[in-house]
Amino acid sequence: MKIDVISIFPEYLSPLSLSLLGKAQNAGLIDINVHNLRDQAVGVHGSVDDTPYGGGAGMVMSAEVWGRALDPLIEDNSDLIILTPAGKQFTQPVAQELSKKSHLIFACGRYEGIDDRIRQYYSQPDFVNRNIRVHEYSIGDYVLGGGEVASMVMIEAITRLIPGVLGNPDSLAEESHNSEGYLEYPNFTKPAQWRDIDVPEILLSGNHAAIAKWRSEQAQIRAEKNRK
Ligand code: 6GU
Repeated sequence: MKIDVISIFPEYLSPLSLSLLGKAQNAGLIDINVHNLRDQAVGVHGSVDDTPYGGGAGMVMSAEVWGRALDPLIEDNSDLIILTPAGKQFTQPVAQELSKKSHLIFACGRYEGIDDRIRQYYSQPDFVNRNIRVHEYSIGDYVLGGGEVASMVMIEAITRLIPGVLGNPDSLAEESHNSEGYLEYPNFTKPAQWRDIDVPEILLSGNHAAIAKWRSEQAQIRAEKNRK
């Protein structure tokens, strides 16, 4: 999978080369490129934003600048993802869908967002015919300073679903077998007693059917407590 990220703070995205993602890049499973939006800035002051038509607080990122950044990256079969708190909620099923794509382009907005004509322009029939799709995603109901962290959240959730990226594919299988999708049962490791708290005895029993039943009940209890 090819991933492009465009931001005015490319250094903010440096964690993408660490850990699992770094390994996946070295192994050739994913190819991540971060681009500085400011390289496309126009005018003597190199600004990337301007005041909003219609008035109001804050600044809006320029369609001209974003268009110059996106044109060279957009190709057939690419998905343009605009990060905005006003977007659709990013969820595990969305991560599953996007993990099957060949080229994702993340547009990290700052300030009051990106001129809406960027979304409009790349949604036109010419682009749809080339299988280019535009999405707006939010990672949750809170407001961040910009889309950078949100893009990293999405990239981590998406790429770990690509075959070969995760060290232990059994973890993925277990996630999807779980009826709650990804809300897991509580886990324990040695020692069997820690500060007077015992590991549930059933986990020491060796009775795999009973353990599976217990875990499924516990996952349910946890989901009801935390998600209702
Ligand atoms: Cl994608 N962007 C910003 N600025 N804030 C957010 C978000 C995105 N998702 C949740 N909050």
